[in-house]
Amino acid sequence: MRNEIDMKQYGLSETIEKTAECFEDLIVSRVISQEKGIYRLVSSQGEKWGEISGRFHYDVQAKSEYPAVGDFVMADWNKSGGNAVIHHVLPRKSCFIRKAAGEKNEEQIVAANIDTVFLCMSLNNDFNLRRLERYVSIAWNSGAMPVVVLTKSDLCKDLEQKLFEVSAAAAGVDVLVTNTIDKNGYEQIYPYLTEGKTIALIGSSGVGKSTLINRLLGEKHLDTNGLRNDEKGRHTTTHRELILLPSGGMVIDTPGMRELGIWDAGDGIDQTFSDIEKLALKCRFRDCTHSGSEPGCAVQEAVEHGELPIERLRSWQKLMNENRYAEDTQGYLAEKKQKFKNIAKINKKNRKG
Ligand SMILES: Nc1nc2c(ncn2[C@@H]2O[C@H](COP(=O)(O)OP(=O)(O)OP(=O)(O)O)[C@@H](O)[C@H]2O)c(=O)[nH]1
Ligand SMILES: [Mg+2]
Ligand SMILES: [Zn+2]
Repeated sequence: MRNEIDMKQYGLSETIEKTAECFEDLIVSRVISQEKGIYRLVSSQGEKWGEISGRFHYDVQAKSEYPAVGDFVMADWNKSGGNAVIHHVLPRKSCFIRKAAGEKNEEQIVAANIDTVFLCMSLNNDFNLRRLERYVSIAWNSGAMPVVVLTKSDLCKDLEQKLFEVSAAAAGVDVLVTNTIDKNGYEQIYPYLTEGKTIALIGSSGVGKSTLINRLLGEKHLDTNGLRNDEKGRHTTTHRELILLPSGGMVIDTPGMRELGIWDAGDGIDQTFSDIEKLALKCRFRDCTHSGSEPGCAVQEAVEHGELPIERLRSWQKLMNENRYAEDTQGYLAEKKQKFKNIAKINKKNRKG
């Protein structure tokens, strides 16, 4: 028999194994990268490309049902050669999801089944607390644990001040300060890398995600862009990829994001802005909008006393509105889909009759 791959190092847990046993003749595999319509899979049998079965395509209701990098899938490993065929995606324990970039109202899974999500932000020109609040909100809602990874500390002159601001914007989240210039500039990351655990690195383009992964690998595996400390230029990483680390654990590299639109972040927003939620309980009116027009607003009072930055309050309101809008449009789309389905059913019946 050929060398079998130990899928435990790829995060295969007993729960997944048990679920997988329900599917006879199919092999549990993990999606390690993805290109248009085709998926790179790893299983106990090795690595192979895989495609979606026709039935799967037919049954899909939402974009997020398709496999994403990090997913465990059940595949026919096709012993006679050729690509594997993916029949099922196993339930996800976590999933970082955003509204796909551009006009379309569609969701996009950035990474699935991740244990920790590294929210990467550089300490020079990419530094933006309002954007960080957005990332943290979506991360808390994903089921994975968020960690803020501040990069390029060598280019930062006011670290103390920035750390203070970050801890206020992302209370309760671990914050790591890193750079890839010094030998021990990223050693704080190692405790998060343990066998079977998956970490996804996300953030704007050019903050140094791939450079960091190359350092952890001890080799240049991923392309990085040497001309990009001015933050201009193109995205260097163009596809998501799950990589096994020599130290144990896995990392998922992702392309830099220009925008991180909310698809579903409700509870995550509450968790990120728990300070405002707490203040709101003290407002005179239960349905207070904290906009400054109601008397006895504890949130506005905190702003006036310098205890709550007005920018943070605006950021919270913006994210809440965006989330509400996302919920409404999703409800509308689901309703529309159902209507079409019903019409299709009636048409079918009429044709038969
Ligand atoms: N000064 C400094 N530059 C760094 C550091 N880490 C990375 N860089 C530089 O930042 C640039 C971008 O790095 P990448 O690793 O390609 O960034 P990325 O986040 O993977 O970018 P995308 O793939 O486009 O999302 C490169 O020129 C790196 O050499 C650091 O700690 N300090
Ligand atoms: Mg990259
Ligand atoms: Zn209020």
